[in-house]
Amino acid sequence: MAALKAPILLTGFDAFEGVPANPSRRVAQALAGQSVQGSRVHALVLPTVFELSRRQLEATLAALRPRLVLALGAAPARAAIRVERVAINVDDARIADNAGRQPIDCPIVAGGPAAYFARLPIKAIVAALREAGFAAEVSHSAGTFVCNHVFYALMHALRRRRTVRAGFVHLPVPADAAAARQEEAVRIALEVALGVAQDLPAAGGSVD
Ligand code: PCA
Repeated sequence: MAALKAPILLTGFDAFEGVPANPSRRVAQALAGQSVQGSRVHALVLPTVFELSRRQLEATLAALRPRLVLALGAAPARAAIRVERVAINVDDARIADNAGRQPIDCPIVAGGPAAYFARLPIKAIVAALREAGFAAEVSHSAGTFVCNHVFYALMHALRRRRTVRAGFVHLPVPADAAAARQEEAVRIALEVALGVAQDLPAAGGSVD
């Protein structure tokens, strides 16, 4: 019998101000238990709360020891799926989190690097999503709210575990008809994240 491969950790967030039904939660739970490239998907729904989300993520990373971590969040003002390139070391909240906290200009890790890059073939993921008919793009900022906080904490936690692939994808908040397809999009992202060793040299920059 083939040895079992280390699992995939797929995270989503609960509802927060302006997003009463978070698609990232629904998609993570829908893919839980499925197998992708020989790895079982483990879903974790994080609270949209600074610090607590990070602690829950770190505890699960230590217990699960996944080979791929894909964190998902909702980007309500966006029409495309955004594959994030970079996490930055700052919390600067425009609205309060679900615990009523609103940090302004606080480092996530005091003395930590200004930023981490995703360890995912982001161009290949965008290309595969477009091929499957989704609007998708590379994004150069995951914002400065709880999504970026979790993304930075994730890359920081894995800084010495170089073989673990990890990154973040923002999902639009879809009309009901499009919601089911987001599950397919994230499955594609997981397949490419594990199946593509070398990213595509495709243009993915922006000028704004
Ligand atoms: N989106 C928010 C936090 C939780 C979520 O799904 C963000 O983009 O920071």
